[in-house]
Amino acid sequence: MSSSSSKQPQLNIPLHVSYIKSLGENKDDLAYHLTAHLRINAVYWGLTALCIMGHKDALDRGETIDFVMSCWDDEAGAFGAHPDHDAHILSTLSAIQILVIHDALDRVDIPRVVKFILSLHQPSGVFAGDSFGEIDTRFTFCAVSALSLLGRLHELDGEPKQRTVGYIARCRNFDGGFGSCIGAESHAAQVFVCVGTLAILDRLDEVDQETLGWWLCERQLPSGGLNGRPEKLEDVCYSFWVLSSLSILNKIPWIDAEKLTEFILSAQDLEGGGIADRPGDMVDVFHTLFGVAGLSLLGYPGLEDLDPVYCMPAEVIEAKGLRKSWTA
Ligand code: GRG
Ligand code: ZN
Repeated sequence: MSSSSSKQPQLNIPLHVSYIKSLGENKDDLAYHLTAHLRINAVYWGLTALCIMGHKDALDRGETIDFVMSCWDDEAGAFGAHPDHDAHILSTLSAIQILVIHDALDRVDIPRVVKFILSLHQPSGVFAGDSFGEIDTRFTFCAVSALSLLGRLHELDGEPKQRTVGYIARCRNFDGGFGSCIGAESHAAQVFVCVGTLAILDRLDEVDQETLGWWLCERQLPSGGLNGRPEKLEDVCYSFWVLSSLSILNKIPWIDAEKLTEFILSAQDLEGGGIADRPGDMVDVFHTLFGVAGLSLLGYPGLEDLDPVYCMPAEVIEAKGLRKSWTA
């Protein structure tokens, strides 16, 4: 690190760990109830951030697994975001990620979940989020990542896989990026979900790697932070969406790591803990995960490695034999 970065605060791990621990404790807060639709996602974000900071045990394993199982929607055969919520692919992926991290997949009726996921596959090749039918490349990533974590990716072998890859290929834009559906503008988070899906399916040949690499590194602004598309503000969460994609393409050196590190560290709340979207804003667990995730991908000292494809601890993905060779 140069002398300029030595003026920056370090990552305050103990403070961020206590911030994440405190989130489940304030059940009387209005904010707690307003975010019920995101609850299981938030548990995944918090748990993954804790793992990367080396404090997996800060949230009780048994309570966490019980909470996940309380989100099971027995009618649909998958997980909702909160007890009594309808099943959705977003919450189903989060549930599976949490159970995989805690080595508790034996609690799940895997054939039923696989059936739910496959029922969302559309003739066009994209996946819907739930039985209401909204489609988005995000949901394709969730479906493919969940099948892979469940050891059931072979369910897509042959024509269903070609259809999935074909849809994503049709979302590729002139700038090398990808959008939420065919014809939608490139957005860094949608780039992650499309590149991540292609990585899991071993079809990165569908990515124009040089053009996309340029588009991704052009996301860095003078502050050091990254934005999600041209003319937009920098935001800590793009430290993950952009860097994970660059990592999958083996192009992390294409951005200025020192300036991005400084930007992420400057968005910490050094009183209450947590990381915000940008300096001075309110913190939340989503940006706390993606700030820590970005730092991990940059090799920040003292952090565990993150797998850029699954956004889970690298050692968990390695143990399942799912780590791609180019990430090693
Ligand atoms: C396992 C990490 C992981 C994810 C699962 C749900 C999902 C798959 C991915 C979400 C992808 C996505 C579209 C995220 C949205 C990110 C975001 C910051 C959107 C904000 O977009 P705008 O247009 O903000 O409101 P900008 O920054 O463009 O002004
Ligand atoms: Zn953000």
